[in-house]
Amino acid sequence: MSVLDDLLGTLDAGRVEVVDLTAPLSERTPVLQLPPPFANTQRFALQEISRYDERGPAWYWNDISTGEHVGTHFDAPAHWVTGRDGLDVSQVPPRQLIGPAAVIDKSAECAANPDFLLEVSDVEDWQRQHGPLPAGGWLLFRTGWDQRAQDEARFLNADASGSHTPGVSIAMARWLAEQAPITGFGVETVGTDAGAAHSFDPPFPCHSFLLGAGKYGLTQLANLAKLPPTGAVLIAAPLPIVHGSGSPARVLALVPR
Ligand code: 23J
Ligand code: MN
Repeated sequence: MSVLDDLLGTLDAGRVEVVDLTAPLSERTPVLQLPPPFANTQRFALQEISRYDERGPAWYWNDISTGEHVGTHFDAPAHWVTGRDGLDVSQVPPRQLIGPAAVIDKSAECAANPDFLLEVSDVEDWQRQHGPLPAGGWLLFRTGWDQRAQDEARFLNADASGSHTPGVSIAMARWLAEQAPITGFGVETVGTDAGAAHSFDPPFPCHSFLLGAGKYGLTQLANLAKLPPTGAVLIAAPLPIVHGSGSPARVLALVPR
């Protein structure tokens, strides 16, 4: 029996669960809203071509329009100026789209403080309990924010002073890029940076350091509560948009039971 037969048998026996980490994609999917003077992304939308009617009697199909960075999506290095000579989303090696996932849960802290910033010491504490972060894998930051994704106002959590959503500290962003053995960092929020990160120095430090180091981001993940701290395998499937800076992605996790 090949190792893949083993995997299929394990899936059939229900000993590995497939968890969908992807948010539904519709015109209601929340999108990032950058403050002026920055330009903003389009929402996702369907444009009906035909629906079993005179435009196409036996078929239903749509055109779609969307930003690259809408819903559950992948940030490629070329998304940021620090990674401008790095890979676009079509160039990411497929091997790097499958890897081990480590999950750090700060949902209680983020419920108490929506501006919570993950610190290096939090990951050091996590590593003392669970071992080193997985080489070639993903660090996933559980904040509980997926529970707000049905309501854009709650998800973006903005007031007169801007958006209040959790993220990582400047030191943590640098550490993820330069010290951590991971390939990518995934979050439940609308961006890998905190809502207030436009005013950090450098602005949007997670994007700046992580993508500048040739690493990847995953945004607006769902169902991280269903993952163990270690032991899950993540599969990310962004579209190979030629010259694309990112792409909506289907993201799955394989979880042993
Ligand atoms: C552009 C500018 C700032 C941010 C972002 C995009 C994202 O969050 C993104 O989706 O990459 S913070
Ligand atoms: Mn993005």
